[in-house]
Amino acid sequence: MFNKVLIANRGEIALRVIRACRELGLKTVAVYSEADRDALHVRFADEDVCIGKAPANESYLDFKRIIAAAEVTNAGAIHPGYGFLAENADFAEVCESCDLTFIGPTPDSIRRMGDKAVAKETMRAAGVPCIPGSEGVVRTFDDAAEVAEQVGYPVILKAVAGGGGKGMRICRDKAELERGFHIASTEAGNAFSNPDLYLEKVIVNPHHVEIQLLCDTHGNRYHFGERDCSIQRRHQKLIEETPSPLMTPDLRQRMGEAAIRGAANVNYRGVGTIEFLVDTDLNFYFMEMNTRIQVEHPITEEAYEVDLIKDQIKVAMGEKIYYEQDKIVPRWAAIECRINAEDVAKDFRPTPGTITAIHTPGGPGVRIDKAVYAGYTIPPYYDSMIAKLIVRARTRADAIVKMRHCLDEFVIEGIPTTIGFHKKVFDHPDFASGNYDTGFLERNFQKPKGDPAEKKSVTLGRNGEPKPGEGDAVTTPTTTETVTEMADKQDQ
Ligand code: MV4
Repeated sequence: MFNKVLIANRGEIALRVIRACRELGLKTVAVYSEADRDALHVRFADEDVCIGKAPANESYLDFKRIIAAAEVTNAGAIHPGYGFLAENADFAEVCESCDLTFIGPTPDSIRRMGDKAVAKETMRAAGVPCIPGSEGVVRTFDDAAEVAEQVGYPVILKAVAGGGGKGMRICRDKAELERGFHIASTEAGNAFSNPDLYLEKVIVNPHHVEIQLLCDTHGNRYHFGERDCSIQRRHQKLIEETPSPLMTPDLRQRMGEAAIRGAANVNYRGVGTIEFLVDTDLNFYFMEMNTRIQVEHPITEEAYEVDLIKDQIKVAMGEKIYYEQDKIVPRWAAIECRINAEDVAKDFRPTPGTITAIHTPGGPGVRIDKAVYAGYTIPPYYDSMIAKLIVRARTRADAIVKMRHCLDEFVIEGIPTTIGFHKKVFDHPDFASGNYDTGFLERNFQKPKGDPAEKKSVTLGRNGEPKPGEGDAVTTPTTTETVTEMADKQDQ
């Protein structure tokens, strides 16, 4: 068993994990890059080790340096947070072989869920509803065309090594599929060193609804309801809420039970999330599984009055986790705004720099997870999320009112942030009414697209990233199109 945890991460999640360790009586080790000497996680931890240069490849992503830091400090476990190495099966395996507890699922679970076609077939075998499409990989255009004929156009090609919206391509008819197949597989090969694709029918105007899971190593498995993450911009979540405005107790139970079936089938352990698309008729379909703690976990913690990180660590310590599923019910409506250091007017370009002053909102039901402070200089090497503002109230309407006032009270000087953008979203009647889907931001907040060159791309998201990831290095997505909009145009 371990009594010291190395946190292989930075920023707010590193602080969040350090706090959980404290409460569990565990010692903590921070690792940091040369760009993070003044970071709070370094000051908060019991011990700290500089593991290399600013670029993540030379620090937070370098197995050898992190393992060495664990060995010199005699840490017994590694918490990966989100992003970076959190879903790297090889890293989890190396930890195990070095007698370090990886605080997460088994390497086998991570690997299976990392291949999106394998993940989908695994879920289908477990009886989890999946989007109609190919069984596993489509090897040739002819295979793809046959499946497309069966499920009906429009269809979407996805890279098995992609995820999070990277390397997707919509095809509205057979001609588009022929061209799309070759382009998508070439792009996937270049971006992920794996050209394999799978094919699905397009779900139009879906909600992104994900189920939070917690499984111990004694066969206990629980779900903590849903998070609606439909407010996204270029596959970056901006606002998350629970309960989802579309949810009913019956649908929550069916989705929760499906998610648990999927987790049980792979003997999953720890915290995890199953992402579903929910269509306009409230049918739900498996999309991906995230084998990590997620950025947006606090809304579940606030609504359900639980501590997911402490539970995650307890699972890694081999403890039994006792809940009664029937009593895991949302007691609050909770909403999170991700506050990013970005210039909304300049296409959300990251704006690293020095925070000269900061005032955070407060009062009952207000939680802020952050690792920045007045005088802190945001380094340009990592992601641009600098704070999460989470509120809870007894009703969704009250939570929206509270969030709106918190956004007014939140002052960050020295750098542009997305706070002002959040205010506009909260002022939108369709957000207030809960009448939104994954196309909401593009429909209401995207400048009309004028550049015809821009219109040529039908790839969702950016190719070429090492790993889909929250907390990863800065990403620059390439298009602003929703699947809905993409399906409306096919003239490249
Ligand atoms: C889809 C889809 C519609 N139909 N698959 C985007 C991220 C990646 N995880 C999968 N994504 C989608 N897959 C089918 N068959 C629509 C999306 C999608 C989306 C999903 C969740 C949240 C925001 C989104 C924005 C655009 C497209």
